[in-house]
Amino acid sequence: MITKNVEKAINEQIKREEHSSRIYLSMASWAERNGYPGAANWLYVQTEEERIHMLKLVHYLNDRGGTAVIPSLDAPGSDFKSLPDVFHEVLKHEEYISASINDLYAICTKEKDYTTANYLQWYITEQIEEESTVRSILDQIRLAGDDRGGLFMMDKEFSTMATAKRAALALSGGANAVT
Ligand code: OFO
Repeated sequence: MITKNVEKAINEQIKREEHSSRIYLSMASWAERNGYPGAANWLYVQTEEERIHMLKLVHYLNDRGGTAVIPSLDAPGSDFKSLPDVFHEVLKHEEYISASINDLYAICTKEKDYTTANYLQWYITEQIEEESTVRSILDQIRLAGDDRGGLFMMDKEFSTMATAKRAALALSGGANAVT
């Protein structure tokens, strides 16, 4: 049985993961409207991934005898200055999520809930990968430069990355992996 403090902290993380999904959906829609179909594609896949992160926690909490609360959410921002601006925001957001997972892990160890702490290892590893991917995207955007031509080439690269990301998601079972 899960403690009330761990249940509350997981529910807060459920909300953050769902909010992440909505933030990336808004960014994907912006990229689609502003001539970056490849980046839009990558962000749409990221939206699905975050939703899976949320669903995994919903199932985990319910399975452990807690109650997953489906939260209401504030609308995400929808106006971005540029493609580099979008990805700076993505990195800032992922760093925030990493910190929140570390805080959740600390609550679990304080409550001696080593089962949940162990479950959270998957999220900790995932965050290392996500931060590193976004940092390398930002490096590539920097190399592409500010001009439209460079960003257009970079956008083609996004399509390739999105295809690989979607294939990895399907291989891991996607939404089916969490039921
Ligand atoms: Fe990328 O945030 Fe979920 O875990």
